[in-house]
Amino acid sequence: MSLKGKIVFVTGASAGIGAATALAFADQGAKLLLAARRAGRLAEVASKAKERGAPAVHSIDLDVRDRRAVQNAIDSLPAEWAEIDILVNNAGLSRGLDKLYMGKIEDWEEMIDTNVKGLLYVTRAVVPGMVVRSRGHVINLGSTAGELTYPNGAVYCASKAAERSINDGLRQDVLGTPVRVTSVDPGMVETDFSLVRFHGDTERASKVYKGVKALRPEDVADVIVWAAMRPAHVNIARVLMTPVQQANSLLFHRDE
Ligand code: 8X3
Repeated sequence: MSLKGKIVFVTGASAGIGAATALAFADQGAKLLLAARRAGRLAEVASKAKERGAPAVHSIDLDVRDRRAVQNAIDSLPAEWAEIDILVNNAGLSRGLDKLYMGKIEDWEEMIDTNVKGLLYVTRAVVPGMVVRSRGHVINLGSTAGELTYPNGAVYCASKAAERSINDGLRQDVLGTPVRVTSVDPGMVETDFSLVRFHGDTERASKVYKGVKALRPEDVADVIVWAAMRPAHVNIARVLMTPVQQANSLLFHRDE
């Protein structure tokens, strides 16, 4: 399926997997609707996307945790941007790595509000139009963490287990329409993920990736674009992907 001229909406597009996904869709000639909280970084991604071949880019300053702002952003899209073909629900984060009984409640709320409620708000705002137009594809970002919980990560893992349930539920609820629903579930990817998790502690963040050739954001973007390019009658339900040095969210082989 060609992506040329398709409208692709990517949340959390200012960095990491979201930015790489925007650029990978740009390579295919898609039009990009990019949303993130950090307008400055988003503008840089938008200009790179244009250089890479996106015929048009429209950026939205958006925090997916804000339900009204999400609905308003979708309702007030210029007509030429309103018919979203592909939604990539990428915005998400982890905060903290603590025993559940000692966790910071603010961290929990930020993760649940973004990874679960934000994903729901965007989905609720965008998918009705896809159903009416009889056309669309929702690609959600899951994680190995949603498949196997690891110590000190219960709330992050729960948010990704919720993503998995929402992905599966949405696919059932759009059955009978041509709308497709996919979850791409990566393991370790080298992005700002750990830096955000550890509230900017670079030393602690770099230890996470020590001795492992982690996935690059581009590796995940490849799979997202691949799922979007399958023929219209093919639905990729879920792709679980890890570096070769990772078997699951608990088991790694680290070089000495
Ligand atoms: C990211 C994977 O294992 O760092 O979703 O939580 S992990």
